[in-house]
Amino acid sequence: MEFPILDTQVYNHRLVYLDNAATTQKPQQVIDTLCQYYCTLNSNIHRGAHHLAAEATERYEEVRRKVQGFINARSSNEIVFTRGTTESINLVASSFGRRFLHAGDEVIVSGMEHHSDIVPWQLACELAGASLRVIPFSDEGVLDLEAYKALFNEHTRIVACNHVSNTLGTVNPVRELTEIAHSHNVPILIDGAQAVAHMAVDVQQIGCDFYCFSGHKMYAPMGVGVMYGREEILSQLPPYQGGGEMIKDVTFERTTYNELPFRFEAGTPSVGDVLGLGAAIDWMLAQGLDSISVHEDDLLRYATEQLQQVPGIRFFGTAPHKAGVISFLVGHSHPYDVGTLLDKLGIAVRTGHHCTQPIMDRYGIPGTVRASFAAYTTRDDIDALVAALLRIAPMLE
Ligand code: C6P
Repeated sequence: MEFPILDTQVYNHRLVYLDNAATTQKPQQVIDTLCQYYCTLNSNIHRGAHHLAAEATERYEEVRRKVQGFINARSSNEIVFTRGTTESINLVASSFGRRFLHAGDEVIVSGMEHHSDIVPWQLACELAGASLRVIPFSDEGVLDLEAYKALFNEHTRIVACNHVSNTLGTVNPVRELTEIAHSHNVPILIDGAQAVAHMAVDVQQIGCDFYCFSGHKMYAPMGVGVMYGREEILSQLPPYQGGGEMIKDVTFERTTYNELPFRFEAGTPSVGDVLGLGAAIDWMLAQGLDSISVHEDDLLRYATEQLQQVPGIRFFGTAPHKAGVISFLVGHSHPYDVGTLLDKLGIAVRTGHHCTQPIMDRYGIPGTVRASFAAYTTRDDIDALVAALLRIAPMLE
């Protein structure tokens, strides 16, 4: 089995794993890469003169070049390894904030951001005396671009917006959002956590200044992520964390910093996980990013159609351009009750606010049930979800 965990039985049912927006499962080749790393290669990188250290360093830097190609960055200096999207955004908000945010400045975020793309900006704003402005969205879950344009003024310093909403599934027009920001000479950060596993991403085509994502949502191990930053802007930012590797020279009087991208990688990184990320990229490229997109679009259409059979179902996020996420409620039942009953039938979905409380406030609901897809999701999985919902529906009234 390419994904060993998918053989798991849950309460004597076949596991139907529909929580891929939270984290994807890992193919055997990613698991093998981790195992091989710890069996044959484990050592610290960029430091030791010995064979293992040199080999691990070479393999680590090879993945940096692989990521560069994967998102079509201009240079591998623009690829910084982090622990995940959250750390990537915190890095940018903190470093950009210290360099460019001042009292009275404004940061634009969308109303459908994950808390990881709201709170780091609030922290940066708090330090600087700046404030957040929010792009509203329609009932369908589409950003209001006219309202977005109207938010810009001479105080706007940066925009932050997701590529795909983890709760509504909306694919946002990131290229257009970038063009509008740049027409005001304002840089933009794109949170790509929910995009990279589902479509080909080209940061040069989007034109964005920063693009952040997590390995674990794209078949790679947990504990590794990427912050892409356009070299021109990245080179102007102060370091995020201090420590080993990010320095050139240290005295008690003064420290000078290393070059890009090492300036932003303080301390020992998670080398094995980075190699696992490389294996995950190989796996995705072997499937073909376009075939993954086409497959998941088909699942999304099929699921949206089939779920209509469930009495009292209400969808949240019905934008014309969506990626593999369906959020819903059944009648007046609490999402947690639906999730718990589904779990007893072997079906893993996520319930709650999905770390997007402002979206829940926008709709006046406590949370949703969310089914989310990956390359290995099948129509059988969707059928199992629909059958289970039909079975539990009478218990929910
Ligand atoms: N969303 C979900 O179930 P981390 O935790 O750093 O890997 O990713 C944070 C994050 C940032 N932006 C978006 C759009 C996200 O969806 C997430 C993670 C998971 O929806 C866990 S809350």
